[in-house]
Amino acid sequence: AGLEFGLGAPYEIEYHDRIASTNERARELAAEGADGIAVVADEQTGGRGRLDREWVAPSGGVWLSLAIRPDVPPARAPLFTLAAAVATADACREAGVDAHIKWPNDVLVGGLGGETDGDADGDAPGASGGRGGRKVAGILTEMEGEADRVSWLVAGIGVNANIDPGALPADATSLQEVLGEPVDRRRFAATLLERFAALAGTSDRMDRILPAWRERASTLGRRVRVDTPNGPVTGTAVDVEPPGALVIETDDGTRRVHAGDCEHLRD
Ligand code: BT5
Repeated sequence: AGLEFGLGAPYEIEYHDRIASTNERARELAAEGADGIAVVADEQTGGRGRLDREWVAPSGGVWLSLAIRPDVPPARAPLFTLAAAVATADACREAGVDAHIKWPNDVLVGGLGGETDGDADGDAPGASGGRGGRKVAGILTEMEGEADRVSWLVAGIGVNANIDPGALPADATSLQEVLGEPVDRRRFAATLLERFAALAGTSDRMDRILPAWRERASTLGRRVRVDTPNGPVTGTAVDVEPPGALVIETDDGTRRVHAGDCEHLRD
């Protein structure tokens, strides 16, 4: 069944009340050749984060996975993750929630930029009352590439829209909790997809992604610790470089990290 967006979103929508994972469904569609279909669900029973972590996805969310076949080399694929984060942050802002991006893919609200509370008081990172921001959305990009071209890419975006915070991890929040009332999820999803298309719909527009990401990021200029597959890197995050590497000034010189979990530290 299709959803009537009516707001000019440029993608076809496949809607499910409940599904295991919109990313899995979008991967199937993409592998069959789909280009420009967004799989959207109210509830996921097997939502996934990065590194096979669990993504809590009860009824009331915007669980959305966009299947595309962009004509770009695989090395540029990380830009789509950044574009999805920008589009999500913009849709949050349009809904009245002041969201910012923590490298590479978390959308947070509140706090002074999502610092982990370093006190040994047992609070979850960013728990309410602490200084940290709380996660309202996350992004999981998956792709299959040939040597010179992406064959398909799925941008999976999970937004805690109209969800009771009691159903979420302690360091998470929902748009409804922040606003005190539910958001219009169709409008939210349409705005998100329009913004994504504006940034990443054609390869000649993709130069706009990094500047837009920099404007919305709370990571730059902060002290961070990134747990990379090769161990932790601690220092000051100074920039993001194509196609999405975080540049960190450490005591031992400049390091570029391409993947990992980033923590904002107290200055
Ligand atoms: C992410 O992973 O943030 C990517 C999440 C992508 C979810 C979307 S929903 C649509 C599509 N279909 C899917 O199956 N997935 C995508 P990561 O950075 O690894 O963060 C995962 C961690 O966030 C978990 O280990 C929990 O600690 C926490 N978490 C789980 N559910 C959450 C939620 N609803 N809100 C905030 N944090 C959550």
